[in-house]
Amino acid sequence: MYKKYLLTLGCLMGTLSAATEPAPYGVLPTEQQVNWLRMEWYAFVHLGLNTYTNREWGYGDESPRLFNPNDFDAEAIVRTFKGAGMNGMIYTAKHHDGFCTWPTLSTTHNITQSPWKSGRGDVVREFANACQKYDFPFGTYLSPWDRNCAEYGRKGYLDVYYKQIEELLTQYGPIFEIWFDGAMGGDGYYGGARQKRNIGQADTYYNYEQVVKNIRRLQPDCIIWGAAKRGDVMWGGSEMGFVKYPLWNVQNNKWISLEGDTPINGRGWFWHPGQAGHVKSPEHLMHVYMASVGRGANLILNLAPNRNGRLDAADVASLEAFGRMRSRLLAKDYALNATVEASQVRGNDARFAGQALTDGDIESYWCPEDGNTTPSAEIILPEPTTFDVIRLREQIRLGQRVEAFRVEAMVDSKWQTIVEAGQPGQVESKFNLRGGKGHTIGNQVMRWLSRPVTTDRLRLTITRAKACPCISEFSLLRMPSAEEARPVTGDDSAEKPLSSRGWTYSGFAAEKAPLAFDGNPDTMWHIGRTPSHFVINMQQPAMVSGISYLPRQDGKTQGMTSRYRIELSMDGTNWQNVAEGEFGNLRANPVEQFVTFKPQKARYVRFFSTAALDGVGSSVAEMKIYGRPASN
Ligand code: FUL
Repeated sequence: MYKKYLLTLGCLMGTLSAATEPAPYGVLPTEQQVNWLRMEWYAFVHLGLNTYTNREWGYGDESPRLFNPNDFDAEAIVRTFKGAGMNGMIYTAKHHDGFCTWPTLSTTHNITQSPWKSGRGDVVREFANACQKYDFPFGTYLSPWDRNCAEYGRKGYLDVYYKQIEELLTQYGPIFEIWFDGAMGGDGYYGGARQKRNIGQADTYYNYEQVVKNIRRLQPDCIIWGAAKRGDVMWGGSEMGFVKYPLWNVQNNKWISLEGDTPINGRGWFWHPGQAGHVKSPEHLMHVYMASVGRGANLILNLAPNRNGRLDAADVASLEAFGRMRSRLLAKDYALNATVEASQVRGNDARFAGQALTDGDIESYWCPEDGNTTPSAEIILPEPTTFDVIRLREQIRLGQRVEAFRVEAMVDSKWQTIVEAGQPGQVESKFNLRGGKGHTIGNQVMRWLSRPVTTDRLRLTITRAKACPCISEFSLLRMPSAEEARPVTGDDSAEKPLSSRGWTYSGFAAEKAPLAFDGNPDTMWHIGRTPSHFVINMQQPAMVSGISYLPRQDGKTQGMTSRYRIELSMDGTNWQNVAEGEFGNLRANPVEQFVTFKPQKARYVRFFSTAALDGVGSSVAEMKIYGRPASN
């Protein structure tokens, strides 16, 4: 008897320890990429000369004398981010205008020429030190496109640029991520040449292969964003923050994760006057979070310091409210420690048992035998529980495997599908997240149900996988109610838009001009020629101080007005040119842009579209004229 018992125990132990780890599948993430994915979200900070010029893209000829964030407090900013639950920050050390916000030796177009701290300031240093003090990862954005440098587009610029990379990576401590933006619009100041410069293939011109090697040498743990897909991470594909789903981390035989990016303020990446009324609501930010982190990517959320170097109260209020919503969402996993019965366990080995799904350890995982790509597991809760978000994780150290899954809940003694299995070829829409299907899992996926479900028994079925799935987590969460996020009240001090009632229009395609003032972003003024213009007769004079322009919103860029001139007149005959310039970054972020000028009395406004994207044409989806009524 005793012998038999020993034999059984021996066999059991034999089987218990017999199973080997599944072989890794496909391309694997580096340790750095795994750690990076676990950061989930962090801040972007755009502060530079554009902060002072009300622009999104500087041309490169802005005077460094404009830069003076006299109340800048890096520690206060870092404390705000950390307090909201963010896990790091990335600062734009240099944007496309070429102005370096640290005392670089690579160019004189830098912070030493500014009046701030009598030319002895260093924004990068202050952020790096503050991050170090608060144990907060620090990263940097260094625009490859440089509209100031005379050598841009030639070989000479590369020495400048490489020097800048080296300075940032050797003088400021650990950099967790460095951004190599893909934007290169062509024209610029370029040391006074004021030309269009074509660099051909960015990968070849910048020699990203070498750049990546240099960075690995200087800071092996630094995550590289972009760099013509030679880096570790790439753009999520929109500047609204959402990324595509299903989401595969493997592209062209390389592990590349995605990062969703968006500014918290609808006015853009840099600070703009009167932006307080444009901050995105905490609920909106939750959608962005679910459409980035919830799809298996990371999220970088921008907050732009104002001209004093401080974050705007309205931006901070929304960030903090969203931060509270997020911590509430993640605070309690209702499936934690639930019993799990799996359809199959690899070698019946406790190491690979279903229990790993609910043990709160994201390294342990449930795994069936090799070749079984459709296992299932029942999750049994101690009591009926209500939830509306389901989170799953794969053990990505062994590769990304799952293509589709289904979740059912036992309701009224019947299995009801609450997350339908995704079918090949389906793509989830941008923000329509409720009721989404189960496709890829990767580092994590969160599925937000169309309505809360109450049950004490669930079933997870993997319906398609590239190899036996290794699932490390199954969580049930509850989305906090909207009240959780307090409404943001902006103290918008900017001039208000004038009412367009009674206005008449002339000029090109004048019959379509009202469509730019009808409050409907889906209709527009457009004509197949550039330059082109229309005239607004406001009937009454007003002190006009600016306009806003919303580019076409139909997803097309052809004929999207990208340069403008604005003229004002009292009589419709004598015109005065009050502003001209560029609407920057339209392709990636076609949001409303603002042009402000010295208030001037006018009855007529003439808007010229002087250049457009992708061929001939002019268009305006929506326009507003800002100012206040004036007497005749
Ligand atoms: C883009 C830039 O062109 C924008 O100005 C902004 O910096 C954004 C984060 O990246 O490519």
